[in-house]
Amino acid sequence: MKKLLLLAATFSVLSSSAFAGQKMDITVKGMVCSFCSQGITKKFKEEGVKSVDVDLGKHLVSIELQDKQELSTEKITKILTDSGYGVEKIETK
Ligand SMILES: [Cu+2]
Repeated sequence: MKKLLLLAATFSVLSSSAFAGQKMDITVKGMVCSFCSQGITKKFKEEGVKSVDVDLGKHLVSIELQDKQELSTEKITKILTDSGYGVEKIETK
C-alpha cells in the first residue's frame, strides 16, 4: 500500500509540471530548406510558443511552450499538415 501511494505521488508531480515550459519534439516529413524552417518557425511563433528550433538534417522541430500554455498534438498536426508537411511523430519531454 505504501508503494502504491508513493507511485501516485510521483505521478502527480510529473503531470503537474507537464505544462510548465513543456518541450515537444516533432518529427516532420517534407522539410527540405531554410524556407521550410522559417515558415514553420513563424507558424509556431504565431501560436505564442516560447521557442522553436528546426533541425532539417534530423527532420525535427523542437518547440518549448510558455508556462501553462497548452498546445494539443491535434493542433500541432493541423498546423503542419495545413502547411503541406507530414507529421511522423510527436514526443513530449
Ligand atoms: Cu523548403
